[in-house]
Order: sequence, then C-alpha cells, then structure tokens
Amino acid sequence: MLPLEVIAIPKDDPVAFTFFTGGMAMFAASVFFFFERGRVSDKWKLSLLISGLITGIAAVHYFYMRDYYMATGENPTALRYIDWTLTVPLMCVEFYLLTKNAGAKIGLMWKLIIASVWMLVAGYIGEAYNPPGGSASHSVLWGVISTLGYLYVLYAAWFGEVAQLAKDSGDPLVKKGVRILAWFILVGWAIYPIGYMCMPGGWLNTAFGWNSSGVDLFYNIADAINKIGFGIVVYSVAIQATQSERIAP
Ligand SMILES: *C/C=C(C)/C=C/C=C(C)/C=C/C1=C(C)CCCC1(C)C
Repeated sequence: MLPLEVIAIPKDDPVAFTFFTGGMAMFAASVFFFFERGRVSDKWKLSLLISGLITGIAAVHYFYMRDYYMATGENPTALRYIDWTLTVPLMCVEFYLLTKNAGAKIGLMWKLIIASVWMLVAGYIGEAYNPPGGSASHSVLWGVISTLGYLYVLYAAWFGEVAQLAKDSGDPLVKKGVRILAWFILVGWAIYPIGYMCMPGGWLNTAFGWNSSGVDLFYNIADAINKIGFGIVVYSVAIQATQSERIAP
C-alpha cells in the first residue's frame, strides 16, 4: 500500500498523460505570455494579457479535470465546457484586437462570441445529455447544430468581416497573423468534432469502435495546439510590430 494518496499514472493511459502534460504546458505558456507582455508596445499589451488568461484559465481547469479523470476514469464534461465557455470567447476577443486598428467594430467581437457560445452550448447538450449507452440521433442532431456556430466563425475568419478587415488594414503583419489564426480555426478546431464523435453513439464510436477515452485524448491534444499556438501567433505579431515601430522614424 502507498503511504500517502499518490497519483500514479498508469503507463498504458495516454489520456492521463495528456491531462498532466497539457496542464503543465498551459501553465508554462501563461507565465511566458505574462512576462513577455512587458516587451511589447502598449497597444499590444492587452493581446498578450488575454493570451496569458486563455492558457491560465485552461491550466486551472486541467488540474481539476486531471483529478476528476484520475478519480473516476470518466470524461470531465462539465469542467471541459466551463473552461471552453471562458476561453473560446477570449479567442474571439483576440481576433477583434488584431483587426481593431483596421477599423473592427465591437459588434464583430460580439457576433463571434455569440456564434462560439452557440457552438459550445449545443456541444454540451450533445455530450452531457447523451442517454446512457449513447444515442446516434442525439449526438448527430446537437453536433450539427453546434457545427453551424463553428462554420460562422470559420467563414468570418476566411472570407467574412475578419478576413476583409485584415486585407483592408494594409498591414502585412496583421494580414499574416489573421491568416495563420484562420488556419488554426480550420485545422486545429476541426480536431474537436473528432473527439466528440468518439462518445457513445458518436459516428467514430459506432463505426470503428473508438471508445469514449478518445473524447479527452482529442480534446487535450487540440487544446494544447489551439490555446498555446493561438497565443504564440499573437505574440509573434506583437513582437514584430513592436520592433518595426522602433525602427520607424
Ligand atoms: C480552447 C478551446 C477551444 C478552442 C475549443 C474549441 C471547440 C470546438 C471548436 C468545438 C466544436 C464542436 C463542434 C464543431 C461539433 C461537435 C461539438 C463540439 C462542441 C465538439
């Protein structure tokens, strides 16, 4: 018997592994963004603060989710969606701040936030109210409703208002930054529905027998890519813009 309550990670449990590494990586990223905030010019400080808040909020949730998962072996669905309803809207704020100098209105930020909250509320109903054993019709219905919100954000980033503002800004850094973030939404965010389809009744679950531990595995990998990656893109735009301001007369 172990003398204290020791958390042991079974070596054949990749989900537990990603909860630990994910949480630690989020924490380290926050420290990085908060410290580096001092190195960028004033108009970029808020963007870096928000990058640090996104990974910081995620880090705290990861510590709770990890314990929940270790104690029960189940998906920490509620904690997951609480994390997302805080962090995804903050990512929308990042988009707004990037395009603000090009004339983005606050209404754009709210549209992105409403679309992403729509996406998350539908996803939560799909997961949390999935009947025991899983229901294909339930998961497909709410998955499709959720995807509508996702498509709105995707459209805005690639062809809609966000893309247009970046283009009109005439600033190559902002254009490049928005383009990379749009790729994150197309590729990085698309990992989440794959996780969703691993739940009982989901397509990957019924078609390939992928079990519900795939839900957390995909979500954890996607979170690390998207939250830390998004922040790094914003950071690199901010640092380069700061440098060119210093060079400019
Ligand atoms: C930091 C957390 C992020 C960026 C979370 C993003 C989550 C999504 C893009 C979730 C999307 C979903 C669908 C498009 C359909 C199925 C249900 C969801 C909620 C998993």
